[in-house]
Amino acid sequence: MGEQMPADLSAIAERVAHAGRAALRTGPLGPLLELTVAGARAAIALRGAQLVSWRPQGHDEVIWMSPASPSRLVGKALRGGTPICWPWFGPDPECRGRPAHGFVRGTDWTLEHTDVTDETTLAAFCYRTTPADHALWPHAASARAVFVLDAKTLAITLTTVNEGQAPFVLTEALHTYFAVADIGSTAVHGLDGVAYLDKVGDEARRRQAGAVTFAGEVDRIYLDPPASLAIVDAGNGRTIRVASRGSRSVVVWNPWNEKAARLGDMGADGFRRMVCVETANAGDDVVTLAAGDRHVLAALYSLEPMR
Ligand code: TA6
Repeated sequence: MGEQMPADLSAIAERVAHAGRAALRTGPLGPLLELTVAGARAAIALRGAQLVSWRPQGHDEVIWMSPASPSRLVGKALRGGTPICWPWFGPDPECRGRPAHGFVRGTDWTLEHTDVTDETTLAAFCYRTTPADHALWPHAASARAVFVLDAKTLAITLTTVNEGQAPFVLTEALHTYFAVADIGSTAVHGLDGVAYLDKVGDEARRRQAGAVTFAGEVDRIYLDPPASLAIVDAGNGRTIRVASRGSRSVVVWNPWNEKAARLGDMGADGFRRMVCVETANAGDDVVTLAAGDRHVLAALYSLEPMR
């Protein structure tokens, strides 16, 4: 157990604890919910319901977290893991100076419940917009993030419900930072021939030829990609499989050295140890939710031997 847990967290800890399978801990990243099953482990920060660690049974860490001091600034996401970009992806779509990637990745979500079966451990978090949020985004909505861990896989499901009386437009992403041995020997397979918006430079539309490799900043929104992609992490002798649902776009990002230095919280050479492959509704892939409608965005992560 980390630092002494404040009383309000102790109440949550008692409510969600499942002996040895789900437990609330405190530490440098703030309150974390640790899930385990059959030798696999995942950890999710209450702040932003942000996944910060995933170790499948018999494997090392698959999620990258910045070695730099974690940002505890309210409203700012920890660098790494899976920040939840919602209810918009990227810069403020209305150019009103609102935060990039929405406003829920740096604030505490409600830990609703955990559940266990013989093979899985589940945790559900919820964010419901408040009147205070309406200055940023004038809609009544909820986002529910459900994490399901089994021995070999981790599933993340993000369900948005329009709880208001008027339709709204949604873009979003599960902005996952995957740990790789070195970005120079990493490639993303499955996007050959897929069109993308190149966010580096003049925002041109291009078409992918072969696997995505990295020799500089890469920041691309791929449109109508296959549902399943493979990150070949040659330095670790592994392939990370990313399967998406409810998504017609995927973002591939590595900041490279200059942008990483500008971000200032990636740690020295941290950019060489990570790649983002983000299950998204981004770019042209915009979701319009009528009153009462819901939309599910989901990702399933697993490891395979090297291709
Ligand atoms: O998903 C890629 C991206 O949109 C990049 O353009 C970069 O801004 C990255 O997200 C990180 O954004 P953040 O706001 O977390 O620094």
